[in-house]
Amino acid sequence: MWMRGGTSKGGYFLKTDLPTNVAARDAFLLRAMGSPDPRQIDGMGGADPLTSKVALVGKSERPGIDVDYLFLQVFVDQALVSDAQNCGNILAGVGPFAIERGLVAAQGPETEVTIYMENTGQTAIAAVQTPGGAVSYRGEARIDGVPGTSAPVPISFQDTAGSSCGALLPTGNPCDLIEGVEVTCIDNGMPVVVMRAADLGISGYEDREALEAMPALREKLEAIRLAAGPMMNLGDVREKSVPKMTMVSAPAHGGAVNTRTFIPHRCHASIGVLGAVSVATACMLPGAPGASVAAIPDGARKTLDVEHPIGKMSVVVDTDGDGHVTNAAILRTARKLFDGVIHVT
Ligand code: NQM
Repeated sequence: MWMRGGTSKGGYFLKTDLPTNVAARDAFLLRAMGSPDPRQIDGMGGADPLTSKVALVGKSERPGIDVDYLFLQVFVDQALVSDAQNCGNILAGVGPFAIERGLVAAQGPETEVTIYMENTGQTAIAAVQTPGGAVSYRGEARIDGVPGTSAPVPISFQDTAGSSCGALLPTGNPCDLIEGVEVTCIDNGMPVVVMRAADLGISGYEDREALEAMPALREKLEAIRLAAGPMMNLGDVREKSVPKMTMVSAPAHGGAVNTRTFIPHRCHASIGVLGAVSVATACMLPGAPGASVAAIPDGARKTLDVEHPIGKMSVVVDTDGDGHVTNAAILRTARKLFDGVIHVT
């Protein structure tokens, strides 16, 4: 099934329909997407990392879990398929897909689907609209980066700290100096390096195209990223799509912080879901570069509007007495686009 999940798009497969051998599975997915090719002309991919994504979904045997979800990033112009990152946008389609495929039975007008995210070993709970026992994609929920409105798919996360790096702050510090730039190396669901935009010589309010047309900026970001990889327990990240690189500046539209994110070589059209959770968390750390530009609301439960090139992502966080994030929630939507047979001959 081809679906939009949040601001991403990709193929959703039943695990049982794909080869269990990883090399055979990846060869199939590269062929299905048309990679490697910057235009992905001979496949289903949309020539952008945000539309070259795959979800593998299966019934879970874990107690209290409905389905297992493995996210795979199919690189556009390289013959690489990576499970080294999670994706909270594609996650938004997993609940609807699981119900459509009969892995989970609809229960009343709204069905909660508990999803084990295999990439990081963590759990998310998605609420899917199921009036009359069938998934409904229609509704009034609006997310920036998607035209029109759709049925809401609220998703909540717990215990996302250290999802891939083993600790919220894998270097042990809220602020490190890499290549002469103050950074926060953080993982609250997605490994991200957070830096002040001004320290990279940009305002932080440029659009995606303008930033992608700055070779010196891209080189600097990659140098920082390659140095950050081992510091974040991610090893050599030359062929990995993590850590993400987020440059922050003061909010321009009443939000908590403004962002521009490289994922890692293309600039994100907006920002990833778990990426936004990690960035919001970084901006709440005393002494972190993000904290010096962010406007953080008061209260134990806070809504942090993370501004990005085409709007904002609202992250609702619960914090404990020490200000640590204990729970995060975001609103996404999803849409079934196509259900059929893919030919890879
Ligand atoms: O951070 C893109 C996206 C993502 C990841 C990326 C995501 C997340 O927007 O949870 O959703 O950072 O490569 O789909």
